[in-house]
Amino acid sequence: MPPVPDRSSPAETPVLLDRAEGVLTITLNRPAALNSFTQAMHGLLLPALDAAEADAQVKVVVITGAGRGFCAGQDLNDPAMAGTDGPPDVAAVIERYYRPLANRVRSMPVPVIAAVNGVAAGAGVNFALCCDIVIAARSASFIQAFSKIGLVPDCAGTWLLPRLVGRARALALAMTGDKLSAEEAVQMGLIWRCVDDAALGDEVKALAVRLAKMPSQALAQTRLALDAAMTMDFDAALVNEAQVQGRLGAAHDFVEGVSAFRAKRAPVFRDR
Ligand code: T3D
Repeated sequence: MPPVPDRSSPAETPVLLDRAEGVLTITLNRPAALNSFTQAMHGLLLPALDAAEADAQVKVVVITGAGRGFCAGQDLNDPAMAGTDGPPDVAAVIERYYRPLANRVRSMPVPVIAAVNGVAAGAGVNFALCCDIVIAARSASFIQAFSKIGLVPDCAGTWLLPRLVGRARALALAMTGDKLSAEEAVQMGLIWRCVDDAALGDEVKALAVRLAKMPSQALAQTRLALDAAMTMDFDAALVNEAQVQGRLGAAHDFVEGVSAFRAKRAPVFRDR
């Protein structure tokens, strides 16, 4: 299969990594094609997340895009999409790339922040929505573009959308493929907040550094417990809370958090 034209300068790699103060920033870097996913990008993105999982120094992951877009979903010029002698094997692409990517983000041992700097479309939106906290620039937009090319929302869109905004809005967003502004996305509960474009970097950095100092394991378990409770009845959720608290209560970070509170000092968390 021939390589996908990169659309970024030859010197550029489709995924950039930067680590500072316990925060790994992953930048999707094909700005000329709005950072749409290629096989080359997938080939760097998942391993970067795997490496972050294994690296105890990484306390928070931030995902953002280079240039004016966040991510326009699958690169529609990618040979994997175009097929060769017949229709493309879309299911194989989903199984190979998007299912592992969505599962990877949702199972990270640390918080994952999406810093949506511009338009997010197709799998690009749902990749962002897989993250724990989504902050967007005010000029960013969200487009469930799938229906326009004869597909359904993927990268966990069918699971996420109704849970985030309810069935009526999820269906309308997915069926129309209409563009949603960042402010509308906040009002709808699709994302956490939007900020002025010029403030996005500073806001995300401040949040990421703050979360990096918090108890990573408890934050990751919070995600798991909330998601698990979505399919539990009331008492089952209470039982699960007791079990999770039981594990966390026996761990270092709880002891440290309580000790630091009593001693009126800053805690130093380490569990992951
Ligand atoms: O097998 C499988 O792969 C299945 C997996 C599916 C998962 C999916 O994500 S399906 C959905 C794929 N994404 C889309 O359908 C979105 C397509 N893009 C757009 O609708 C528009 O580009 C946007 C609404 C996102 C932004 O519009 P606008 O006017 O701001 O920018 P533009 O001029 O359309 O795009 C700028 C450039 O990026 C342009 O290239 P050019 O003309 O300057 O050379 C455009 O072709 C390119 N680009 C944007 N999106 C994609 C893309 N190139 C390849 N693939 C893209 N998805």
